[in-house]
Amino acid sequence: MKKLLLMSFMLVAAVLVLAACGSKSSDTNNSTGSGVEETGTAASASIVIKASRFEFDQPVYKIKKGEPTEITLESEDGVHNMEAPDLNLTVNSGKPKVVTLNDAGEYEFHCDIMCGTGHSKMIAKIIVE
Ligand SMILES: [Cu+2]
Repeated sequence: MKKLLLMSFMLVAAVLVLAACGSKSSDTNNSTGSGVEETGTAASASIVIKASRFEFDQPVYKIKKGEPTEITLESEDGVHNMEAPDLNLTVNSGKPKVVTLNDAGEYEFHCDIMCGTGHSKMIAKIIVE
């Protein structure tokens, strides 16, 4: 069991390193699809997602369709992030991202960092409308 934990921790670390490297080339890489578009331009809206053990501060966060929106993730304790697989979007704490979501809908997201026993309960939603 300890070995498994260590392995999953190393996997998370590797993913973080990859994500850090990948974000540099995101300006020229438009192959992410699924409506997420990261731009270097200033956002005209913003949301803050506060993560703590073991919940996000709101069950639902709303984003306007087509509006460049800065998403900030704040960790109030420990290490958390948010990952919305259907949006191909991950936001790490301390690294706000500007996204433009063009497809209306509800997108579930979760904490993707193994932060403790309640980790699997860290689920919330982004509604694009
Ligand atoms: Cu977690």
